[in-house]
Amino acid sequence: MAGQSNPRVRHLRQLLGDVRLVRGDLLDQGSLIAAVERVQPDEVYNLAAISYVPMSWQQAELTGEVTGLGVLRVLEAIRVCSGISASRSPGRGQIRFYQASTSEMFGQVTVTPQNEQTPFHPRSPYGVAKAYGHFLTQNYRESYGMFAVSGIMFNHESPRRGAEFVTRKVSLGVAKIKLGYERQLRLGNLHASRDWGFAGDYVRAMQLMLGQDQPADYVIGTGVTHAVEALVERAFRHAGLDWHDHVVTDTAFIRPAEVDRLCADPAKARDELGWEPKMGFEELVCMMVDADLELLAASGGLAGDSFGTDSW
Ligand code: G4F
Repeated sequence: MAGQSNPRVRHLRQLLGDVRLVRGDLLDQGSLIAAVERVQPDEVYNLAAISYVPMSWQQAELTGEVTGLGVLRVLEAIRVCSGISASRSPGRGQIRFYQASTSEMFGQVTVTPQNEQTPFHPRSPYGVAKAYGHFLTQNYRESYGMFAVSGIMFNHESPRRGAEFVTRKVSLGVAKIKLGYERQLRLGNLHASRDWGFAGDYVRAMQLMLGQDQPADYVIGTGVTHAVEALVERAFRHAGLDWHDHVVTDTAFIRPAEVDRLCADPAKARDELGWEPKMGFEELVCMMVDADLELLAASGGLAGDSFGTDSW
């Protein structure tokens, strides 16, 4: 996986136990072919990307290479290793491919809620690169008969979320203030709304998608949207604090073009996959605050020190 500002390999090793890691780089076609040849997988999940939206303005070309063209390289590695020729010969076996598409492709929406038919109007180089990967996945399905699908995932969060994303920035900020390490939390646009769900529920949806008889794309989200301000209010209240006393808005965190409001229509996933989210917004926010209170108490306030690195 190509490096983002928040290296995760050490974190991954702690979580994976005896799962074997094989190196591959989305910028390097040969390394991906070698990885697929070595592992001979039944399923490939491409969750790798430059995924932090503000970074995609700072490094637009790299975002296009990693988040967009990286999808092409993974699909090509699967195609080549499966012996599928450009003339659509059947090839050996069928490696199933999952692409992590995103609600950021909807961007500036004119229709709410968003489903699989809603048009795309991405608002960042990240959203544009993801739209390329999304259409390419469809194209490889149609061109080569590959089992290649996209999950159009709305925001999915957990205590493992990077500290640059707003949910974790808030849960860590609340914990730092509650424990007396900080007094202030600096945020950007409090009026943007997102459909936030629990990442564990979304991983279940990915697995269900690859277990279907026929390949198809699905919108995955809760169908409920909240403003950043509501997230902030709920998180501070859970710790017995009033956010008005601590939150400062800072233009450094305002984006050149914002996605104002996203809300999923996950009806197709419910009807065809039998998928429903198990965790709601309030439980998610409180769980993240509790996890960070515990983490900071155990580490003496040293955890999550990537604050200040997330302005664009
Ligand atoms: O947490 P965010 O940075 O997530 P965003 O941009 O919606 O994207 C995330 O979800 C997408 C959908 O799954 C993924 F494709 C993408 O890779 C990423 O995981 O920001 C959420 C909202 C934005 O409107 C932002 O402007 O929160 C607003 N916000 C307000 N203050 C802030 C802040 N976001 C961040 N990161 N930091 C702030 O201080």
